[in-house]
Formats: sequence, structure tokens, C-alpha cells
Amino acid sequence: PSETGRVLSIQSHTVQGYVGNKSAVFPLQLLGYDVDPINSVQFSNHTGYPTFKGQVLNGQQLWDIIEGLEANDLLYYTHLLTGYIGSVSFLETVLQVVNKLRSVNPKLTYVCDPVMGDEGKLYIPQELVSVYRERVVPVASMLTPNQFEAELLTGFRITSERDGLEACNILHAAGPSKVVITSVHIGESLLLIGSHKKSEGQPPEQFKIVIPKIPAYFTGTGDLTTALLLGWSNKYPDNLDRASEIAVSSLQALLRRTVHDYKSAGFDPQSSSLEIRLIQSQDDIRTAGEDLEAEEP
Ligand code: ATP
Ligand code: PLP
Ligand code: PXL
Repeated sequence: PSETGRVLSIQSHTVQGYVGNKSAVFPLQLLGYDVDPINSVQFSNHTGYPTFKGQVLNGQQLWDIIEGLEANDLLYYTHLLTGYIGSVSFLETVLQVVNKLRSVNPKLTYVCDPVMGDEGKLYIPQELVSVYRERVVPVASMLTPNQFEAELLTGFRITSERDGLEACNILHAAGPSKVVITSVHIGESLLLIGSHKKSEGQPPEQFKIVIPKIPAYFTGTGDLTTALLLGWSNKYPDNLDRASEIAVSSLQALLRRTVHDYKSAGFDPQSSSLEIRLIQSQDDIRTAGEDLEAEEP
């Protein structure tokens, strides 16, 4: 498949290290996409370090950029991609951007990673949750929450694989036809759960991928996962399971390389969050390995 597109990616920029746009732009370019990044923040490094410095773009400044593009007829995009958003005003402007881009291209695919928190901890202001639930989810084409985010968006607690599938059903009813819960922890297992509602009145096609756990903690993997899911699901529009297999297989190869490289440098990979070895893993991203298989739920 060679289907590509033009992606507007509104995410964080870190000078050092790979989160947000730094972990999404390069892989999408490797997969053949034109990617236009808008940096929602420019920080020295991600916020998991002891300190960080930098600037935050506000909603008006985001809109200025959109107006500049519009004035030159440069607002044709096939995809909008958003990740971590830190304020209500910025998220409201993103909603305006969705409308504006859809007025230019009614077929625009909006891929939304509703970054709100992980493992029971919220890392955005509480007021954002209802904006995501009530106004963002309904306009998203594809949604990639983690387990906690899927719970916040549905009000439904996920403690089993079945619950994960049911959360996808609830999210489909609210808007997006593709939902991927990127990490679900059930007992000792780590699962990705995917669901594609192909037509109204038909049950969605659902699958899971069992992911081998790597004993390390990474930052930026959620952002990379969503970028890869955008890239591959556009190439396999009717096979979200296939797209997810490839995305997760590439990611696993990258994570194994990351751990290997840290160990080789004499660093204990469990001592702190690791920066992903994105550039060094470009071959794993470009070629569609499928070591992991999607299964019937
Ligand atoms: P987000 O917060 O961006 O919505 P997320 O919380 O699911 O997403 P991560 O927890 O970083 O983001 O996980 C994304 C993907 O990264 C998982 O699907 C999994 O494939 C991979 N991953 C992350 N950490 C590990 C790990 N320790 N072992 C194996 N896979 C991992
Ligand atoms: N803290 C903040 C402020 C964040 O924005 C994020 C990411 O979105 C995290 C922590 C953790 O990121 P992740 O779960 O992708 O590693
Ligand atoms: O990966 C999410 C993310 C996005 N943006 C900034 C971050 C992080 C994770 O730490 O610090 C600025």
C-alpha cells in the first residue's frame, strides 16, 4: 500500500528528547507523509525530568498560525493529529481548527490522542476532561486513549478485556469510528484493544494484541503509537487489526533497541524513564514487520 497524506500535527516540541511532535513527525515522514508540525509548547526537555524551561503557545497564537495558512490557501489537510493539550482555551481553539479544516476538506480524518493521565493520575487540569468528553470525542475520527483515559471518557471502569471492548462500543456511539485503547493492564498482561465500527447498525470489528511487557519505563511511546496508528490505518483503511499489528511490532522493536542501547552504555534501564531510540530504529518503522498478531477477543 502506498496511500499517504498531508498531516497537521499539533503537539509538544522538546529540544532534547522524543515526546509529542519530536516522536510523531519523523516516523510519519518515514511512512511517506507530508507533516506540518505546530508546536504547542517548546520546552528544553519533557516534564518528567527534574526541571524544564520554555514557552507555551496559547489559543490565540495557534489561531494566528491557522489564519496565516488560510490567507495563502494552505489549509488542505487529509489528517489532523493532536496529543497532549494543557489548557481549555487551547483545546477550544483546536476544536475551531477541526471545523476550519473540515470546511476545506470535509473528508479530513481527525486522529485524537486524548492525553489526560495514566494509572489513575490526571496530568491535565480537571476542566479539560468534560471538554474532551462532550466536544472533542464527538468530532474525532480515530481515538487512542489509554485505559485510564477510556475510563474518564466513558465513566465506565475497565477491569477486564470485555470491559475494554464495551468501552470501545460506548466511544463509537459518541463519535469515532476507530478506537484503539493503546494499553490495558489486566492482571499481569498488557493488551492493546482495537475496534472499528464500519457501518451504523452493524457491530464493530474488534480485536486485541497481547503485548510482551518490557521491564522499563519509557516516555513518548504513547505519542509514537498514535502516529504509527495514523500512518498504518490510512494505508490499511479497512484493516485496523493489521495496521495495529504493524504499529505495535515496530514499536516493540524500537523499545527492545532502546533497552539494549542503554544497557550497552552501562545504564540500568529500570533506574529512570528512557528516551526512545527513534532515529536508530528507522528501519523498524519503515518496514512493516508483523511479529505480533491480532487475535479475536
Ligand atoms: P497515551 O497516554 O498517549 O494515550 P499510553 O499511556 O497508552 O498512551 P504508553 O503507556 O506509553 O502510552 O503505551 C503506548 C504503547 O507503548 C503500548 O501500546 C505498548 O505497545 C508500548 N509500551 C510502553 N511501555 C511498554 C513496556 N514497558 N513494555 C512493552 N510495551 C510498552
Ligand atoms: N506528564 C505530562 C505533563 C505529560 O504531558 C505526559 C504525557 O503526555 C506525561 C506526564 C506522561 O507521558 P506518557 O504517558 O506518554 O509517557
Ligand atoms: O508524551 C507526552 C508529553 C507531551 N508533552 C510534554 C511532555 C510529555 C511527557 O512527558 O513532557 C511536554
